[in-house]
Amino acid sequence: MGRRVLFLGPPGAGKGTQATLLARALGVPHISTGVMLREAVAEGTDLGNQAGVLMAAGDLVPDELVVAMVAERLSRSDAACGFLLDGFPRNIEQADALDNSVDGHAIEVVLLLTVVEDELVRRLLKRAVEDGRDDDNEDTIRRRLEVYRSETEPLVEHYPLHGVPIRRIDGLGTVEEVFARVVMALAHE
Ligand code: B4P
Repeated sequence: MGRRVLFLGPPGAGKGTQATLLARALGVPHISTGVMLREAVAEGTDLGNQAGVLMAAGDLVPDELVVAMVAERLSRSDAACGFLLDGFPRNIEQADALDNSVDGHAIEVVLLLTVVEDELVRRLLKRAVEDGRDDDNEDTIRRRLEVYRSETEPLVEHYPLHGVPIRRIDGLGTVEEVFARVVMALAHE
């Protein structure tokens, strides 16, 4: 079973939710660039100050900042036997940077969560009420979906072309139903 796993999918597809469950089940660290960047913003670090404005607008944070952050995280000992990446790579440049980084960090399998757009917007607006995240308002959500289509979706073709299998998982249904599909998809790896 693959232990270097990448979760791909549009904002609101449930990547963070499923990645948390799967990382626990596999016993590997869950590495979410969204979570790491929000922590940097909350702590007021230089990185956080640069990232915060872009995130609030729904735009991507510059590649060099995110790549350096992930490279440092992957170099820690707990990532030596596997990891679950959530939200990174988010474009082809980041994927190339990961491929060219320290040995042993090549992705073994990509899990693509698919959810129709109306449901994505519904989930994120619900989270806006529950969690008050800065980037969960309707304008920013539309912008994040646009950025996903133009920057991130090309990775769906990129990985199979580079010999990395991609498994499509229907992200509609309860968290438990979706997780059962995730486990099934990985069982074949
Ligand atoms: P992320 O934190 O990655 O945010 P996201 O794409 O919106 O996904 P998230 O994981 O939060 O949501 P999920 O689908 O799990 O990124 C935020 C910002 O950080 C980006 O816009 C960008 O600015 C920056 N950034 C991050 N990584 C970057 C990178 N590599 N390069 C450059 N910039 C980067 O869940 C959404 C909601 O759905 C949740 O409320 C959840 O509870 C709910 N949900 C989950 N499963 C459900 C289900 N089955 N049914 C109903 N609801 C469900």
